[in-house]
Amino acid sequence: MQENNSKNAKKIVIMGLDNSGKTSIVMCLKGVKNLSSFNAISPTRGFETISFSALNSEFNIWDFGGQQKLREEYLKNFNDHIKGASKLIYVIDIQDEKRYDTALEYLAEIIKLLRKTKITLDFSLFLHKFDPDLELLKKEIKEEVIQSLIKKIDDIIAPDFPFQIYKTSIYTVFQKLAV
Ligand SMILES: Nc1nc2c(ncn2[C@@H]2O[C@H](COP(=O)(O)OP(=O)(O)OP(=O)(O)O)[C@@H](O)[C@H]2O)c(=O)[nH]1
Ligand SMILES: [Mg+2]
Repeated sequence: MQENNSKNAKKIVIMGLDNSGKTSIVMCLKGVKNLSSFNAISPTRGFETISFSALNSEFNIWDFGGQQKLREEYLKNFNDHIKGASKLIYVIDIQDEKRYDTALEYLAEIIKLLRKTKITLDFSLFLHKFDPDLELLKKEIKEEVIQSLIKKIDDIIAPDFPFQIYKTSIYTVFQKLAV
């Protein structure tokens, strides 16, 4: 890994529940293409910063482990964590329907704190694990379920921030479809 602590590097924060795929997304962004490496990822304890260069720019990605205890800690010290960030990516595991509500609650807390700090940043929401073979795996997610989730996300974020929702998956290394 090429370390890069340049002051000009863009800080990108990636947040979401545990197991939603954040570290995997970061690996994709770094250019890891060997899919077996993705099975070897363990849950992120605390947060990790990863630096890389792409498209003539330098990035520092802050990958915030999503386990409940960690989430509580970030929300308590939110300003310290978000300071200097120009982009926030929020990841929701689209295959984990049972935890949509928990994911939306965490998102709402983040938005509330961003509103308080008056920080403006570029906001992206990834509906992740939108694998190309979902149908074959009989894991198909009903369109109305997705639409209802998107509506809830809109209601949480839209009044405060311009944002974009993408469908993403590591299995199309790295597919990102605007919704
Ligand atoms: N089907 C599918 N699985 C994925 C995808 N992306 C990640 N995974 C799997 O999801 C699991 C969790 O991935 P991680 O990247 O560790 O998730 P995380 O959000 O970093 O989790 P924490 O570090 O605990 O917050 C791993 O088994 C990955 O292989 C995807 O696009 N599709
Ligand atoms: Mg992780």
